Amino acid sequence: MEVESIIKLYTEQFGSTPEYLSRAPGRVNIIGEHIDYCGYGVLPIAIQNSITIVAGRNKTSELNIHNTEFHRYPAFSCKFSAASDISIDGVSWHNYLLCGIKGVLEHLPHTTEVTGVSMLVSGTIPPGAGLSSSSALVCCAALAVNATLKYGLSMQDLASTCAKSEHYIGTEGGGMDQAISLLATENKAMYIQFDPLRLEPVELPIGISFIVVNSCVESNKAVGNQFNTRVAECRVAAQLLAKLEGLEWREIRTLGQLQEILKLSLTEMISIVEARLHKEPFSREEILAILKTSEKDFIQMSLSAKTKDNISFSLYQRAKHVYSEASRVCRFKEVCKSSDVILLGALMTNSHNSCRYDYECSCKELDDICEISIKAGALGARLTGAGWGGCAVVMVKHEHAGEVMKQIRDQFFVGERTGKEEGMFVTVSSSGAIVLDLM
Ligand code: ADP
Ligand code: NG1
Ligand code: MG
Repeated sequence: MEVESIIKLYTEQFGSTPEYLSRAPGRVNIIGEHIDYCGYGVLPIAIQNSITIVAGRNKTSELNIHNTEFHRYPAFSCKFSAASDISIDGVSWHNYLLCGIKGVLEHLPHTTEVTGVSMLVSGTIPPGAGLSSSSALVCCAALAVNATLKYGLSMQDLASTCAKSEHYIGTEGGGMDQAISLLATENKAMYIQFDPLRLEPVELPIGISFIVVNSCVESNKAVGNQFNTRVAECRVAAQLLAKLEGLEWREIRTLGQLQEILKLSLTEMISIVEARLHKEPFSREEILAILKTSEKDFIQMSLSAKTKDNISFSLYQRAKHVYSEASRVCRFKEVCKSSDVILLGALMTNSHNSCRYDYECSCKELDDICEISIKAGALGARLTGAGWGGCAVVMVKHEHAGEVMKQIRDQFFVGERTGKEEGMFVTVSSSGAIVLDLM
């Protein structure tokens, strides 16, 4: 929906004119999957699809949230002062906005502010497609409240705040999505590192395009526990390896932290995984025996509300994926300087295979898109975002884009997917979030 129409709708629905517009883009991750929460750098770009919110103070003490797609996303309201007390464990769409608002409110000294705020939300990011509609919503709401109530937090502050506050929805993600949405630079990929958050723009080689292809399999991360299971497996792998290396395992939370303490290269970390862990899944009993700890302690130190009942842990494969993917990201970033697009493509395809076989976060549809693309002449192809559905990203030379898209159209968008070709588009690397004063 055009900005003028969103503003007009806000005025009709709330009886006043909005004061601010915030807009936060989605993203496509070029390489570096499921490693941000392990402490490793990733390389996404922001895309042209975004979430827009127009917002203003109202004369009540209520927080009112409306959506332009009101049939799909029903209106919500609560006392503004209660917004940060609400338990955000459900999957209703408005909970993502509450995560952003709660994050901003927590960042500030206790406030007695009771001004009401109204927001109208409109989005163009396909939900559950691995293009990070969830984080764009969280960031956009945080920006709207920050501007409307004049809190003055910077984009950098908000990136770290929103990364933490999106956890209230129930997923234990890293900080990639919020950082790229708020801090992206137009026409550049961004190498993002964490703890502390650091961003380095990366020039992508000229002459290549990235095609995003929606597998048409929706993957809602707040439903089910696949995502948090991977986070838990990585944590347990790090702790078990720490114990086997004679370290205090309770002090280790991530595979990245373990590498830092051991002062070893990523290649050496892969050798340690291969030497110390077996390929068969570890049972809970075996882990307890190695860690020499009780079930209660293990649940407290290593698991979460959504994973406390997990009994089987594929530690070898998850750790191997993380260390090899971290090294592919470093390589990709370096190779961008020499513009060896064949090698960049191979790194993307290797990343997909690692996600498929070791991290087990792909699905048949994503594998099919990647296979069709490569056969049609793409340089590389991989799933993007959390996986289990959502989108693939395909790297092509400009001159091959038409043929690759034709082959995907002819072979993938057939049968029940006929007519869903709008789920395939060429991305432009867009700039990060903006806030406009409408008064
Ligand atoms: P992803 O971040 O990959 O898009 P998630 O499962 O993390 O997938 O988040 C998808 C959820 O975000 C949707 O189920 C919905 O609740 C919410 N959402 C996405 N887009 C919108 C929108 N335009 N309006 C309201 N809620 C939205
Ligand atoms: P999506 O695809 O938006 O669900 C998730 C995490 C990222 C990252 C990727 C996998 C959130 C908000 N996002 O992304 O931090 O871990 O999966 O690389 O949890
Ligand atoms: Mg998401």
